[in-house]
Amino acid sequence: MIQKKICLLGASSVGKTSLVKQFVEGIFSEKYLTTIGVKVDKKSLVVDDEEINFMLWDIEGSDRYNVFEERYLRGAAGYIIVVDQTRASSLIEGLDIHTLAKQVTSCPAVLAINKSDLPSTWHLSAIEQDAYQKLFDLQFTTSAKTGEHVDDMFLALAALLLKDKKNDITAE
Ligand SMILES: Nc1nc2c(ncn2[C@@H]2O[C@H](COP(=O)(O)OP(=O)(O)OP(=O)(O)O)[C@@H](O)[C@H]2O)c(=O)[nH]1
Ligand SMILES: [Mg+2]
Repeated sequence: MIQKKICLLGASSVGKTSLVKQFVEGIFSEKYLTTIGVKVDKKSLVVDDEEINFMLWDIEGSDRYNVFEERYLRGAAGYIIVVDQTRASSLIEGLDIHTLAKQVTSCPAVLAINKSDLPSTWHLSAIEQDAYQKLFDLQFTTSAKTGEHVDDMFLALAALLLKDKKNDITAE
């Protein structure tokens, strides 16, 4: 079985823990309990008859005052930058983290624009959409509350990692 470490990164309260909870347990809570340090969860999924075991590293939010710790990315196969569509500053913080992460890893990166069940306070322009498509390997609009696109996002990332693995084999 293939094991892959996936990190969830972003500003605080964007919904990293809630996305993991929705994906792993299928539950959502309105209660906000901030993550201290890191919490690791596991979930295995099957893509194209192959089983892949995700180790989900739910990392504490990093806003400007508490710096993102790159060491959490060690050994990661992919990471998800979570931003909150009700808080524009979370996009700026997410992009800052993405820039720092890119300096220590070249693994695939996903942008999750979360809280899609709430009215959005900011939108990406067509130009920004284009730019982000180049910056990230995958992009999803998610809701940890309704579950919208949550499974889709993790499955797409799993498929991407398996595809990369197959490419590695054919390249050998
Ligand atoms: N409506 C709605 N609320 C959400 C969603 N995702 C998270 N929340 C709420 O937002 C708050 C913060 O969620 P968390 O999942 O704890 O956020 P986090 O990114 O893990 O926060 P830190 O651990 O502090 O970095 C909680 O009150 C959640 O219930 C969502 O998709 N929709
Ligand atoms: Mg959390």
